[in-house]
Amino acid sequence: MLLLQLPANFLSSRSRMGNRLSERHCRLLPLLPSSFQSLHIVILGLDCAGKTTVLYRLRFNEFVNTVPTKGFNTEKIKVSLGGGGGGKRRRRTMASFHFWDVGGQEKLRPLWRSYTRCADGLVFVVDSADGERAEEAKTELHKITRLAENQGVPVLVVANKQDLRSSLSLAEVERLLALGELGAATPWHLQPACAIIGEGLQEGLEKLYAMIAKRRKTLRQQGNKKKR
Ligand code: G3D
Ligand code: MG
Repeated sequence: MLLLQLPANFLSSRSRMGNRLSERHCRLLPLLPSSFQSLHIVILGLDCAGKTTVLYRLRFNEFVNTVPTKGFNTEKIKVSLGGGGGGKRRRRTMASFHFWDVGGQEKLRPLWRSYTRCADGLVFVVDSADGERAEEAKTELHKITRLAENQGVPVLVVANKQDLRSSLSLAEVERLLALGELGAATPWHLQPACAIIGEGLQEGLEKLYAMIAKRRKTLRQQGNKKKR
């Protein structure tokens, strides 16, 4: 039964009024000002990549021991963004992220699609120390980003477990996942990270947010042109 489970408030909040409206709803959501809603972010990747560790590190700012995810975990998290680096002081923005961490076992992967519908962004977590399953991770990443409804949805690829001595370099991860072949329609950023101590996660979210904001701006401009 668990296999058929959808996020508890997914249907109620996003498509309460039926499929036809929800599809339109999905198209219109990116046009809303970001202050209006939480960003819908889906965390995907093979089992054991560290998805749930990422989620709880972001939520509690500490390491939480995980158990294999049979369905999904979800958390709404407010994140303070911007202001870092550079000489000039930048204004910080509070952004609300609604994360869906979905089980990555093979039998659960066909369900990913129901979570990514209406996604503002994807976080694809990879175990950088697991070169043997890089091909499998690549296949799943390319499969989910190729779906028509995910065209243009920005992807943050988290090269996790960088603390392990056996972890692959970023260049290796980029090559093995064939990120260059994701296609012009999919903006992506590859972020080295260690979810256990949280290293790299804030930077990754900053990049993801910037890609989402850029996409929204483009969609708004295209919408305005059509109206003229
Ligand atoms: P998943 O949700 O993608 O299936 P989990 O993965 O978050 O459950 O993590 C799977 C295992 O990887 C866990 O170890 C977790 O502690 C470990 N892990 C997650 N992130 C990191 C990391 O950055 N570095 C290292 N070294 N390990 C990490 P266990 O032992 O519980 O299986
Ligand atoms: Mg998990």
